[in-house]
Amino acid sequence: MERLEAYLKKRRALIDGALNRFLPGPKARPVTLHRAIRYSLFSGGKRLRPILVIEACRACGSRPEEAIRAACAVEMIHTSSLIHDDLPSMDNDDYRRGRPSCHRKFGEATAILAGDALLIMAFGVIAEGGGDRRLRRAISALSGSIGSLGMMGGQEEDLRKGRSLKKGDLQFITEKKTASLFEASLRLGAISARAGRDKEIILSDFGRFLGMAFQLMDDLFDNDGYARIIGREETQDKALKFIRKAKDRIRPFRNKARRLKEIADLVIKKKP
Ligand code: GRG
Repeated sequence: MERLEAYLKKRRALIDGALNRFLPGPKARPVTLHRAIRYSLFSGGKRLRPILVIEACRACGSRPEEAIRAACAVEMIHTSSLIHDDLPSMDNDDYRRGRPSCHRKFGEATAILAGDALLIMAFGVIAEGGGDRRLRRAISALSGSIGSLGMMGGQEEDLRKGRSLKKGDLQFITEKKTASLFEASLRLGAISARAGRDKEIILSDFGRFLGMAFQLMDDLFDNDGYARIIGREETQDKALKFIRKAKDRIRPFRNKARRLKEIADLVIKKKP
């Protein structure tokens, strides 16, 4: 079997090629806005979420091409959230992936528009792929996961993190801000493959557990969130438990979920 790193590289190339095709060209008017969008989208992201969309689709027996629109939509939403997260009124970060953040490079107003444009473009990319019932299910899953009851709700509560946070608050923030887009990614993969509800539910659970572990590891890395409240050791233990739960959940898929299991292991290998 192809090594995981080589496989991920191949998938990233597939996703980057498709993103490039779905976006307006860099010379499309207004040029500054399109440059800002491309600057943020092509800046070395790991493409973890779109790879998960594709792998969920494959685990359900379908080809990557079936899931490519959903995969690109998820990455557009992820990028949109990062652009907005870096804004002065949110996390106020000057750098993202080692480069000036979108608002530092293009100004705050253009960064807001770039984030908004990517968010709305994501739904357009899915809608243009057609699919009737599948389309409705995909749009409903995505909008639910990122709206006020999902990622945006988590971000709103995270804005108050200067106040004393309780464990329950952290659980809410992590589930909404990070795990919900992971969950939606896996769900979209299943929907793209026309899988039945049982598979969709199993994969969604896997995505949620994986997303929790991912954020816990991120907290460990940044010495923030869980790491600050419950300590580093307990945070790492918690992440490990979520990965075990995630891998357990997809056992019925057997060998078809091989890559998903490898990706789950990779998430907790990130060095704190
Ligand atoms: C506009 C969609 C939208 C949302 C607005 C700002 C906001 C609400 C939400 C921010 C949510 C957020 C930043 C969650 C953090 C998730 C996280 C740990 C991101 C890092 O993911 P990686 O490591 O990033 O996969 P790369 O750089 O690899 O793409």
